[in-house]
Amino acid sequence: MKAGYVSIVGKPNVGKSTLLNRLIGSNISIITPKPQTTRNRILGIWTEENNQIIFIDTPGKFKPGNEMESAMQQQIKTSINDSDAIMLMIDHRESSITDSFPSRPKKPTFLIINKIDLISEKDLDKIIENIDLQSFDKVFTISALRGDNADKIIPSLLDYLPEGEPLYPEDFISDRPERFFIEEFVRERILYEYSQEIPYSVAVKVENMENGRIDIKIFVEKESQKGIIIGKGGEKLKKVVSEARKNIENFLGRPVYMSTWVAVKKNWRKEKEEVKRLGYYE
Ligand SMILES: Nc1nc2c(ncn2[C@@H]2O[C@H](COP(=O)(O)OP(=O)(O)O)[C@@H](O)[C@H]2O)c(=O)[nH]1
Ligand SMILES: [Mg+2]
Repeated sequence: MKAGYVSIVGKPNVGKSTLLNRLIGSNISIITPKPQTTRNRILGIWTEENNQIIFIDTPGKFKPGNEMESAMQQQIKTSINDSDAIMLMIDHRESSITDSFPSRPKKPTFLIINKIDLISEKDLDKIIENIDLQSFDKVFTISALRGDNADKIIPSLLDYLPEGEPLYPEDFISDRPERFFIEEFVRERILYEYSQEIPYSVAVKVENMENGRIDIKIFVEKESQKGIIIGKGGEKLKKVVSEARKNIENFLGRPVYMSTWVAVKKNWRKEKEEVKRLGYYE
């Protein structure tokens, strides 16, 4: 019996959440083409024949510019500290691994080179030639999107994890409550629907949940952003909510009724207390 924590770390947009969802076989971590989609560490639990791996999806590594981004970077550190092994993920187009990970953690570390569906085998060989393979316990070249080689990761990880009893019941896929996923599914649609700073200025909170009714509050940083979120005649927000609702109902396996408010919380990303209140410091 093996049981342990494994962090997935790397720069924004390399495909960390896509890999987590594939390994778990469920869409628990939101994915968009935009960087900094993931704000929290998210556990994805894999259990089979009494072996358990608790994957930790993390925000991308970058230089923080406000309190919320500092909280995100703090979560990467905590995740690495809590882990028994690390998966460092890079996009094959990244020029240097040390940029995304200046000092290698003193724990079993796998290098995961992702998005191989986008290059030829010949070009991939060239990339591998330039990597110092000695500094990793294992190297995998995968496509998290298409699935190539992703199934080889778990059996190999088990070799590096400690003996132990499962830490969560076998039917658990995450440690987060339903409301967390509801908030994330709404934020996912916001990331798709709006551009520039808008989606980054947003925080989503479930205020109340009962009898299939979900009250959601969308916080923005400025008065002017409120109108943009709502859109002419409320059309834009309506679209966001109706698309998010499909994903939420699919995830929960039951119909829901959603009502949404947009409120201003001035410059919340700069205020540590607000960032905490909204759940981004753990
Ligand atoms: N072509 C290709 N795109 C991928 C792959 N993995 C992830 N992506 C895309 O890269 C973008 C960022 O993915 P995401 O999982 O959110 O990255 P994260 O920020 O590292 O969590 C999304 O548009 C994904 O669909 C892959 O293996 N191949
Ligand atoms: Mg992510």
